[in-house]
Amino acid sequence: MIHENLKSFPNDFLWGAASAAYQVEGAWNVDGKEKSIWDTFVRVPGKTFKGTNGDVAVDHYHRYKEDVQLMAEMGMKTYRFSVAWTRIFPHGKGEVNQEGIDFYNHLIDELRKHYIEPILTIYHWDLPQALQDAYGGWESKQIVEDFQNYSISLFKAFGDRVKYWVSLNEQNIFTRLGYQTAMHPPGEKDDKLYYQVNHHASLANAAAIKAFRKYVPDGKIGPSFAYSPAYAKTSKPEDVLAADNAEEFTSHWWMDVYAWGEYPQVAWNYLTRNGIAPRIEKEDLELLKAGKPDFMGINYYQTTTYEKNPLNGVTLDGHFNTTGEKGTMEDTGLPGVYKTVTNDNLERTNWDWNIDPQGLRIGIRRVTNRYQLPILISENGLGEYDKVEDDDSIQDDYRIEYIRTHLKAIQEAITDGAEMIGYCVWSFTDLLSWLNGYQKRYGLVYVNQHEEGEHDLRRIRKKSFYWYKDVIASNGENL
Ligand code: BGP
Repeated sequence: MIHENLKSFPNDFLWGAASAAYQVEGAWNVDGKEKSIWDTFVRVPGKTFKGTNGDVAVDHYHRYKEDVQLMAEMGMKTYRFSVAWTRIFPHGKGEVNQEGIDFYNHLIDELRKHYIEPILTIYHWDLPQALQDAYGGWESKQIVEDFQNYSISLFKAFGDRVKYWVSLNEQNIFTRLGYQTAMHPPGEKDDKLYYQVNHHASLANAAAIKAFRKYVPDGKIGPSFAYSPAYAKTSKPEDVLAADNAEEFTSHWWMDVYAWGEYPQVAWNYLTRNGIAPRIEKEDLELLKAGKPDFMGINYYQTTTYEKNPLNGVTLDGHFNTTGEKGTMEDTGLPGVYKTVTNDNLERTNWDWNIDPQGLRIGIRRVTNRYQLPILISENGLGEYDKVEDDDSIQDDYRIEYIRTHLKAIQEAITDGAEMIGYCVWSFTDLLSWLNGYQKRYGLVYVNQHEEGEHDLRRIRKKSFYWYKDVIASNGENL
């Protein structure tokens, strides 16, 4: 529907930005920190763009005060960051490393000093290598206990000052890329294992949430899910069915489990008939039901459009654009289930990601209707090339336009009746884009860090920094 007037953003709306430990911190081997699976993976030739890694990243570990100062200047209400498990437990479990706790204590205190609400992500993909070596990490049910213990350590250390928590970041992405396409660590391609790993991760998520109730009774916790709402290419029933399949296999498979502790039936039956359904024990379902979130965190970047895929059709092996050469992304699919297809109605970025603000409104409405949970947009942003002009400015009008239109879509969804907690731009500073190096930039603050050569890591406010500052100051009136 077209609203004549839009509702205002709530007064306590959390205007913010986000990051993740591996992508910003650097200091990969200092103060007791040991290797995560990403520290290992980036050293395998050919895995990341031009061999980039997060050894230094944007050195947030040493420059966090300067970064928080910039957040305060922008008037940010919240900052979402993740904790590196290997700083707290260098080997995944055992003795707590006090230096790791100290770093996050300092960061949290610095944020609170400036009235910036911390949103702490427990897990943003950097599993301790020691756990991968010991029992295959997410491949073993042992991870549930270890993840719960790690989470409890964080609740005890930070729960007095951190009230918003994200359990797992994008379970659907780290498992798919880790176990179906081999683009992320541990680089496996095994469908049966993929579903088993997911089951363990869902159990770990529920176990952490269950414990959270005891340790941080006045806090709120939820997962961050990478939601890409499915569109049908045409009104042909077979394409509509393909989109329906996609929604179930790429979204409900996780969100139903988070919200209800139940797997969706169509996908479950398909996996059973194909011999790849996860092994589930009776007490698992009880645990899943006992770990319900307070909100659904949604990371939204784009919608995906689908059409019918024949039984001998495309697989998930299609080329993924990590170079920024527009037009190099290939379609992917599950034979007999769905196939992705270019949506000619949408503009794309240089990395071939669709730009679709209305898709965000559609996604928020779908999640609201299905789960009746408040929503935190825990990530949304534009990865693009940025250019530093001779006068040291960055005129990123394209990023402003991207964020502006997506915020408008949120306001439309609020007017539709959705309950929205806040919005985190991905990202605050430029950072390492996992597979795409440093040239794919997301920040409101530019960081002089590149693929090659020495760089001074200095921070420069982009045009979008000043624009977002004004949006926050007006509580979204000046969009
Ligand atoms: C999400 C991740 C982020 C971030 C973002 C942008 O999936 O949670 O960590 O990287 O996507 O993706 P990319 O860096 O691949 O462009």
